[in-house]
Amino acid sequence: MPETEKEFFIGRPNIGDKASFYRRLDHMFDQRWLTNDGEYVRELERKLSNYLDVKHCIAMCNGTIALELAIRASGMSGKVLVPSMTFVASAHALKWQQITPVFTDIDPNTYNICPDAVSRMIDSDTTGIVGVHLYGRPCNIDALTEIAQSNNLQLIFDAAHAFGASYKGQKIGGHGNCEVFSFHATKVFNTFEGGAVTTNDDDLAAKLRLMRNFGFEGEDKVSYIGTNGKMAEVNAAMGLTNLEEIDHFIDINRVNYQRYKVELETVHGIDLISYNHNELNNYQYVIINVDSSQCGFSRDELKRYLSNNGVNARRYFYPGCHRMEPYRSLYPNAAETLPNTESFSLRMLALPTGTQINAAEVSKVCDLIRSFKAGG
Ligand code: T4K
Repeated sequence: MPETEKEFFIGRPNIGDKASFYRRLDHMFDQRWLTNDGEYVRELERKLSNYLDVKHCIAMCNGTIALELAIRASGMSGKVLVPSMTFVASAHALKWQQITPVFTDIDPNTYNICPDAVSRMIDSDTTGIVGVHLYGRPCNIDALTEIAQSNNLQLIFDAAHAFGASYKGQKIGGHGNCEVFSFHATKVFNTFEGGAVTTNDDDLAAKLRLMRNFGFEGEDKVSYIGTNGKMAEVNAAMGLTNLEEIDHFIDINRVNYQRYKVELETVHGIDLISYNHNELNNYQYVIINVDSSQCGFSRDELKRYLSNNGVNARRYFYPGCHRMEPYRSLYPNAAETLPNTESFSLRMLALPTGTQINAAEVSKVCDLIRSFKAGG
């Protein structure tokens, strides 16, 4: 890779107008208010509630802590069903709350948690379901809601990838007991680090606000076991700045996605996973499904070739949580119940997108894929 050529990475942050951000920081320093329910956090929560069309938004320091608090506040315990095809934080957040994650297979067509598998795996210790809107494609929310209601289970959604997406015309944010977002630097909308729980449930929102701030209800009154899940003002300032440009970020992703689609359509054995174009999507995850029997090379060979040519593609989420510790030791035979997860984890590859890369550059990435297919 010649030094002068640009490299393409997954996860390059989208960064809004820097001058606006610096103005906000100046104001923050003038106010000498840096954290603890500051004015930027409140403004961001208000604006996000509006944007996501949900009653409450509780901003947090990151998506993982937000998940833990959502899990705890929802009253989950014992065993909770969760897909293995997700970032390991979805499982760790349960385990960290002394809950046993029970890995559930994905639907081979959507790669999201399979409602039939969920139904099959419920037992008397199961208290909840954590659905993950993988790559921003909403889970089968109706089916999961029905299963949760008829089995008296709590239902929350890990919406880390689904900012700005919709399900049946309704923005992701108000489904289940609550939904959980990540605003990590690599997400379509970022606050450097950050996250939020969104819900239409007043009591749950009140509980989450207490839990986020050590359980403090007043200056000296603690009424709940809480932790420190607060978002700082600098993060909220970044969020407010980026929110002003979120439509632009998503537009760029959409154009990049369309370019990938057109360019890769004719490459036999490589399928770009599709989104429902009648719904809102953020197109932050451009995922190809590499069928080695048809293209003549494996996903990992392609990844290596791209990497040698300056394109940093990622295996989101290989090898599946069930093959990572401590879950690997806990469930040595999990692979038997996760055939779709096992198969997909060997085939998927995430390609670069976002504001760091334009459609012409997407074509260069596709040229590389085509040239590898043609023999390198
Ligand atoms: N649930 C789901 C389904 C999730 O995907 C995540 C996080 C969570 C929950 C937990 O939310 P948080 O607690 O993180 O808010 C990255 C992110 O760290 C993680 O937030 C994200 N999911 C996951 C999918 O991706 P890694 O281990 O891949 O990060 P890393 O450091 O390898 O960076 C990824 C790429 O981004 C690299 O190509 C470098 C590039 N990058 C990264 C940063 C931070 C940049 O170019 N600039 C940057 O500032 O986990």
